[in-house]
Amino acid sequence: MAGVSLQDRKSDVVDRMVSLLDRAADDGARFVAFPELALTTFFPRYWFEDEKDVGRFFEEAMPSPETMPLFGRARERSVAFTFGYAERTAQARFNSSILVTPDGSIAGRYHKVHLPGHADNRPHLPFQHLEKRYFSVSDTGFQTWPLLDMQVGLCICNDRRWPETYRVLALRGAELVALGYNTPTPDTDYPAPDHLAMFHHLLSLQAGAYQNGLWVLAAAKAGWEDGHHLMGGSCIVAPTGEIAVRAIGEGDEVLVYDCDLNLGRTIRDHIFDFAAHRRVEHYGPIVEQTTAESAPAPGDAKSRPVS
Ligand code: ING
Repeated sequence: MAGVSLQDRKSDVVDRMVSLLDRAADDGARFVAFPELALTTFFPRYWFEDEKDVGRFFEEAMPSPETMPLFGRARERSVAFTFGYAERTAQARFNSSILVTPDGSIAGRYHKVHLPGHADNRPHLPFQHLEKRYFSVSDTGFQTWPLLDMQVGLCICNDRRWPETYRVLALRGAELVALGYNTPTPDTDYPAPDHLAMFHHLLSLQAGAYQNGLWVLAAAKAGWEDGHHLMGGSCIVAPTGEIAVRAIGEGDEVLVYDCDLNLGRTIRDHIFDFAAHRRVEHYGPIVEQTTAESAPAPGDAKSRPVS
């Protein structure tokens, strides 16, 4: 999807999503993945002092009045779908996504685990990344649900960069993972050469797909939002790690691919046969440590000279 500006109405965005879903269904799609925070601009780029200024970006009910047309059209076309939105529950605010069955019921709900950026105000930056201010960390973690004839897992944006995401979903039986993302460029935290943004995005998806025998659907909200750029690169990655189809532009665009779920089973029956090859007795640090053991302190015989 192309960008959404601060003044865009959610109902207008939903109209765009309905038209994209129609085009996908016309091309034979049975499951449609939309981006993270699909209904609004990527508002974590802004510091809002008061809750009343940021509340408008959140949904309490889902389907909400504005999203009913999407649920209705999907039911008419008998198409399942997923999209991301900012969710306010009685307990907290989450960066969420849902999984909707072809008859319009909500089969699954995911709350984003990896929240990048910062919670403090950094007005000196050209744009901020305040997901840690506006959202709580997931209370449910990574889950999978039966949908159509497959087991589907959800994750969101920054989750795609962490190998734990795909492995936990694969251990929970996922055959296909759908994710949306809003990735600002340039990344103010890490001034890397431009070409690395797309390289790291694709590398993360392709590695996660191959190492777990998963189909991975990644849907960007891309292009410009009030002068701020979000990268494109939507794609469908096969369990072999190959990119089956990818977006060309940064506008509203439909990618469709006939995903053969047996391809994932082949990868998981051979190269990544978890039962035959995984050795969990040696993986302890992955869940016991948040950070790496400290490197030798400067001055230790082992510490390397600063070049
Ligand atoms: N966005 C970004 C992402 O993980 C980011 C944050 C940007 C991380 C650039 C690293 C580099 O794609 C969200 N919304 O998580």
